[in-house]
This record gives sequence, C-alpha cells and structure tokens, in this order.
Amino acid sequence: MKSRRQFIKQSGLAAAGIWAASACSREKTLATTGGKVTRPLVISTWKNGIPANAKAWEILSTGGRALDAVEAGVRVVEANPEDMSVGLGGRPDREGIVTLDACIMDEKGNCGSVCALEDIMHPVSVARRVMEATPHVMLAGDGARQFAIEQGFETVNLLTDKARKAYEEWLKTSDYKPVINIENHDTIGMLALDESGNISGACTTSGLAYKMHGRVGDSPIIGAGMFCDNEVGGAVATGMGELVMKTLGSFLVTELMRNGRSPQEAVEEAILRIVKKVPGYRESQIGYLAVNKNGETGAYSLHKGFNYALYSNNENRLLDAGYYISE
Ligand code: SD4
Repeated sequence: MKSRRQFIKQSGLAAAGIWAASACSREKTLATTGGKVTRPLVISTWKNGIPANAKAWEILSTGGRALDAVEAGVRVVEANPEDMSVGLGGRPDREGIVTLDACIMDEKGNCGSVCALEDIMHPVSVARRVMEATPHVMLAGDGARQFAIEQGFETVNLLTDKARKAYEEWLKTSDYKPVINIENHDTIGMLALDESGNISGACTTSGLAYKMHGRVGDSPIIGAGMFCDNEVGGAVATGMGELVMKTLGSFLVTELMRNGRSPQEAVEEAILRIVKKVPGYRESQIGYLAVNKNGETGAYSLHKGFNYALYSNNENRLLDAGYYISE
C-alpha cells in the first residue's frame, strides 16, 4: 500500500494561468460583487473539444443561448467517425453493438437524457427532445430508439469499418481491462455560459469500449456525468463512469461551489472523494471540469493526461488539467 506522501497533488497551474491572462474587452463587471465576469465561455473535455467549442462559439459570440451552443458543439463530435468514443464510429459493446448515452440540461433546470440508444447519430438531440417534448427526463434502449424515430431522427449504422476491425481484434483476447486515457478518452462533456449569464451543459458518449451489453455509465445520468444550476454553475465528468456514479460527481462539484468553493477547489475535492470512497480507483482515470457563474473554471483528474478545451476571450485553447496521482 502506498503512503499518502507518495501522492503528490499537482496544482491546476494551467487553469490558474487562464485567469492571469484573462483581461479583455469581453469581461464585464458584476454589479453585486465588483468581481470580473468572463462570458461568453465554453469548456469541454479532451482535444475534440476544440472543434466542438468552435461550433458552440458561433452561437455564443452572436448572443445565442448556452443550451443551443452545447447541443451544436457536441454534435460535431457525435458526427465525427474518427472519434471512437462518441456517436458515429464509437466502439461497440462486447456483442459488437454500438450503444450511446447522452444528456443535456438548461438554465431553468430542465433536463433530458437517453441511454443505451442504438442506430441514432445524435443522442444529444434526442435527449433535448426528451426534455422538451415529454414529461420525462430519461428514456432507455428500445424506448429511446422508438421515440427518436417517431420524432423524425433517421436510423444509421453507427459501427464504422474502423470500429468493427478494432472490435474483431479485441475479440481475439476478449480481455476487458480499462486503459487509462486510451480506452476512455474523447467522450465529450461541455458547459457553456452565454452572454446573458445562463449556463447549460451536455455530455455524450458511446461509453466504455467493449462494455457489457446494457451497461450504462455516468454520462447520461443527470448529476453524475453532468449537472448545472443557474444560481451556481455546473460540472461535467469523463472517464470510468462507475467511479463518478458512486460519488454523484457533477452534482457534488456543483454543490461544493454553491457552498463557496471555487471551481478548481470543487473539482479537486470531488476527485479526493473518489480516492477516499472507491477502492481500486488507481486503475481508472476520471476527469472533471467545472465553471461558475463568473466564468471561472476548474479542471482536475485522477491521473496525468486529461486535457480540455476552453474557449473564452475569443481564444480556443487546449489545456492540461492538474492531477492527483503523481506517478
Ligand atoms: C462512461 N464516462 O461511459 C463514460 C466514458 C468516458 O471518456 O467518459 N470516456 O463511463
């Protein structure tokens, strides 16, 4: 057993640097606190957040709504067949079936989600339709697929040749072992703060590669993979969903901010919660992003290697998150 001293907490320097460099015309003064507010702003997980943020920014920079921005942003990644953790081209489960999870939440606390959805390229838009056109929050599996078709979504074969070949290769050993930052990366979680000061979030994924058929992760669970509250801010998660679900991570981060933590303090505490509560956490990667109403952000992960895209002050940057486990 490793001593606690062997875990050296890395500071979120990248995140801190943003604030040092953030003086610009888009900053606005909060009348109530005298503090600076940076908005609009969009933040999202992993390197595919860069093109996703760019799409979201088209909406945000012209005064559009955060909800529209997060939906349009993550759709870019869902439609990209090269991204093997989201939407079209996502890696299948152990049966060779691609199943998708997604959720979305707006500034009024409305939310929608779908899980274990097959044959539909844009689960985030189906989730939005669940939010807007049903009295429910979540639809699963066949019911979600039926609903999507009724709503006019087209069915497509989500299993690309590339993903099928990777699956056939995997079948040779059928060894189910999550690989930190390799199997998991590319799920996209996104938070946006629009010019009016409203926050929305979205999260979309094909889940863990070669998962059991029917396995659902954190990404479509409101409060686990994503949560936002317009009084406070919001959070998104990526990585081994089971750890996030056991600690209801995104809700936890949001509540910590409500109780006065900065976004960076909140994401660090949520990672510490996993360390304290989930045995075997070292085998998995988890990354959290958070934003508060002032446009301050936080990013932190268990292991080195989690990066994220932040578009603010007219600049779209890929940044490294701080992390907990030093070796
Ligand atoms: C899941 N959290 O299904 C997702 C996977 C993920 O980066 O985020 N990968 O557990």
